[in-house]
Amino acid sequence: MDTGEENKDFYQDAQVLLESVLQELLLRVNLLRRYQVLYGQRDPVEHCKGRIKSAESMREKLARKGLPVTLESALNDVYDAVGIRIVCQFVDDVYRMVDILKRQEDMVLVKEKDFIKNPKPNGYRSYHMIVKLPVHLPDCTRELYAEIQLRTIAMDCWAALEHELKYKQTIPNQELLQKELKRCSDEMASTDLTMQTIRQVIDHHEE
Ligand code: 0O2
Repeated sequence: MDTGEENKDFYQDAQVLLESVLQELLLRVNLLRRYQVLYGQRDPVEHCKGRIKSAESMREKLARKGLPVTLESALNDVYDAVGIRIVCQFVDDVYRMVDILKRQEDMVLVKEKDFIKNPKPNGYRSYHMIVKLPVHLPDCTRELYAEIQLRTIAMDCWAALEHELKYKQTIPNQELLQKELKRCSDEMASTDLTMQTIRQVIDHHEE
């Protein structure tokens, strides 16, 4: 079965709700970016993309967490059936976008994790928000969860490479590789801060 068919099979009628939440989130971010530029500010976002978690990945996650592998559990017990990733230029842009998103009245913040201030032991850095969004249907309103990941270009680069390398666990000396990956993450975090300082110096000079 191709992925599209498999997803429809697993998510059933909820697929259309998930697609609507995904489009809604992407539209909101797009509007926030355009509005800031319209009023003379820098666009804080480098790019933004989203996805509906594949049925295969959702089944794997539910099983890994010891949850029932059902649609109900996929919609209510894990929160990232819908996910968007906002990649920003600088660290302060990430926090600016977090603040702006928190002001969206009809989007309830359920949970947030700041893996930038508190990186994971392997070096993973990102800001995660779990939100709940309404979907207005002809006869009722449903609420669906979504995950918003925010990070800088450097954090995104590290996460993409680490994700790729995670699957290459047959290579010996895993401990050394993990240590090196953590060192790369720390170096990239330090570069992120230097780049931000350079931008601030330029901004200050231009004022
Ligand atoms: P995919 O395929 O990317 O969607 P919980 O612990 O229950 O509160 P959860 O969702 O189990 O929450 O874990 P967490 O730590 O909030 O991470 C959620 C997502 O963040 C992951 O989704 C990854 O996308 C990303 N992520 C977290 N840790 C790492 C990491 O160490 N490396 C990389 N590259 N990404 C990470 P999924 O579902 O695991 O995968």
